[in-house]
Amino acid sequence: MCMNSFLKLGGIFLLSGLLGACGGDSVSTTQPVTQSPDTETPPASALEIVGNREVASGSAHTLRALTDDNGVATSWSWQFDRSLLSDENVEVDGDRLSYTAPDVNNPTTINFAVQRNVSGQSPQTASLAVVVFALDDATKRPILELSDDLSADEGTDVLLSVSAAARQGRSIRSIAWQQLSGPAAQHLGANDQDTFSIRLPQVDTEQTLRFAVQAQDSGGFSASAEVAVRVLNIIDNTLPVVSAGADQESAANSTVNLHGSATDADGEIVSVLWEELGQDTNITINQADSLSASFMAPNVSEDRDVVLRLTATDNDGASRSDTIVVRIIATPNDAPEISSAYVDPGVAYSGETVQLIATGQDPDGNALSFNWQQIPTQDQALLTIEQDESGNISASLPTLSKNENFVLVLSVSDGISTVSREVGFQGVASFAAAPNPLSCLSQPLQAGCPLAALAPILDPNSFSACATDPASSDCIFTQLAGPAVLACIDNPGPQTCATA
Ligand SMILES: [Ca+2]
Ligand SMILES: [Ca+2]
Ligand SMILES: [Ca+2]
Repeated sequence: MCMNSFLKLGGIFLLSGLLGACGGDSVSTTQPVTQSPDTETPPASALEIVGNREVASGSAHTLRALTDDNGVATSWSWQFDRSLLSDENVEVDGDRLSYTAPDVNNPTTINFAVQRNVSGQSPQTASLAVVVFALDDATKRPILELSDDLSADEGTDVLLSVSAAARQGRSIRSIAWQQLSGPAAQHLGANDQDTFSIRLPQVDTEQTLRFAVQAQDSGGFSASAEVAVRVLNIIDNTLPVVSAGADQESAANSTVNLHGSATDADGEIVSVLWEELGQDTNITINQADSLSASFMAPNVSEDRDVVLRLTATDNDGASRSDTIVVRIIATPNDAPEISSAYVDPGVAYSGETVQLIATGQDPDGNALSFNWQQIPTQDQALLTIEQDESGNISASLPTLSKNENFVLVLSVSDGISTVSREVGFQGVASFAAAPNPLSCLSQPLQAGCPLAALAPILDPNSFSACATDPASSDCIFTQLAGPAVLACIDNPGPQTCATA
């Protein structure tokens, strides 16, 4: 099966690559390169593919072609089993290939091969076999040793720790702790390290808090484990009673009002805080530190739940929380409209800064975000575009060696729908003489004139009357210009043009 699939690679690779590609764990397709100045002749193959040889379903990885001469090449070409990996799961960038492993139930081998083409030399090849395993393969996932279940007094600090070991030469890539159940403990530090520091909540009866830690290795294999912390009731303090109110529904794009309550039977509430739990990071809660708060329901394309938590703390440092679910109901959405989009000035010089100006409106009154991107032609120098979502930003031209037309695309989004428009302007190399403004009236599409950027889409015949006489009533500019301008065009000079 391995041979069959490898034959699909197109037959341009050498047998040495083939032999190495169909083994198991320990097979390397090429020898690691040793860089020794004493070597008389270079190794027969100074090319290898480095990357994980065992990966988990669905995980993302990058393979890199390594050489002993800093990767000098005129071109690279990659091959892989297309029956196992579709093109949309693969991205090739020169000597690198990034891919997302397919979902498999049983170990499945994917063969990768690279050819390096150096001008004047025969091509070199290397290959690598990667085996994809099920995500939960028990023989591959990291081994975790977690601290034992423990008991501690309420209000005290506790340090949980895990020892995570990856197998078969892989390394641990990430660790994540989370609380699974029980009254919320306060995080005293990061939750992505091998230790996790928490402050236990105050309780009114003995409570058990459960925590989980998950570790993922460089092959994408992950393992998790749980630990329980029993919290002992030793402080004589009545806990606050907190309510975040009843769950509610709200239409998208409307204000959601939150009304909570908090009381303390043997003392007083000293602070409250509303927080949004989850991934709606663009929700801003107004007056989050008071019992009555509000937020703007986001523009959503499907109904979505937003979870908010109200926490109240009493004068003895005890906190309690309550959550509320707000279902955001999607409303029919009309796409925004672009009212205007242009670059000012329409002709700019090498190194100059221009303004990218756009206005838009949304039929539903949604807030709009604006995004400008350059669409460069091949080898065209890039503009430096200010990163800002407002409609009016600046962009700086690079140093230009020749006149160039720049094309930008403006995208306007209401959070669901996006509309876009192309806008062009002309960049003029600094040594090029700018055309006289009057000559732009007779030949408006020439380089350096404001309409030059539109030359590809405008009909030159529309301006033919202007070429012979810009003041003629057949020239479209006369409809825009007043009598003083026309007099100036007819007879250019300081006196006629002074009032133009
Ligand atoms: Ca207590
Ligand atoms: Ca109290
Ligand atoms: Ca809209």
